[in-house]
Amino acid sequence: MIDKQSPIPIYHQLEEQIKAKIENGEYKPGDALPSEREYAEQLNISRMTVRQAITNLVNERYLHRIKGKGTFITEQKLEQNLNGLTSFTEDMRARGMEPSNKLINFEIIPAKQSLADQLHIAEHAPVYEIKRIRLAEGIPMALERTYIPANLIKGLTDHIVQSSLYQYIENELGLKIGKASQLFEATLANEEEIEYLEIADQSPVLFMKRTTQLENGIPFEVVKSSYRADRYKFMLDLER
Ligand code: 16G
Repeated sequence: MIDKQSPIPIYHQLEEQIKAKIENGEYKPGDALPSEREYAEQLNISRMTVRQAITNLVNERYLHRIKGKGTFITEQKLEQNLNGLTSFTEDMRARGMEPSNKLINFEIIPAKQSLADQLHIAEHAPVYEIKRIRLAEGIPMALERTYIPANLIKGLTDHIVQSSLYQYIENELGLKIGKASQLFEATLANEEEIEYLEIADQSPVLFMKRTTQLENGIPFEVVKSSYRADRYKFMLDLER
């Protein structure tokens, strides 16, 4: 398993092997990693080398140490690529995961001034207020509060928002979704997020606010989402 003649340092070879086992599911999140001694004996390498590999993987967040207990496999975060205007349903399906929603609230409310301004509608015009927990494989990933002008996106029902909103807008209403602007902010989960996302007190969440418009430039949603920071990371390609 370890090639001592290789120019690739031994600790690095071991790191790659452990990573591969995490990625192919042989090592599962929460499992204890074999001890330094076991690796050293099995691979006939020094414990120092094993320690180096493990420390690097701890720093890269593949593993974590628990005092007095050992080293464990860390739950891997979903990496979401931000290069493209996609929906939660599409993001999950693209990675082979089954999306679902738990609907907390669905009602029509009069828009307050600031929301009305963002949606380019009159103050007090009717908007859908939709609160959903977004789940992947049954695990809560995000809490989403969506505001949609009722006179623009017609016929929404609680049933529709329990599957995909974007699919309804594009496939049923035949409207084209254009572009969005999105804000990111790190915060601590509030009480509601702690409850619905099933996370501990003081957990960090990634708060995002997306304003999306149709191809004709008319805004159709303001969405405030809180994503579990222990489950999600984001990736963006930057060009210069
Ligand atoms: C994503 C979008 C949200 C959009 C939703 C539609 C972010 C931060 N938010 O969650 O703006 O409303 O997808 O999803 O990415 P759906 O089509 O699955 O209902």
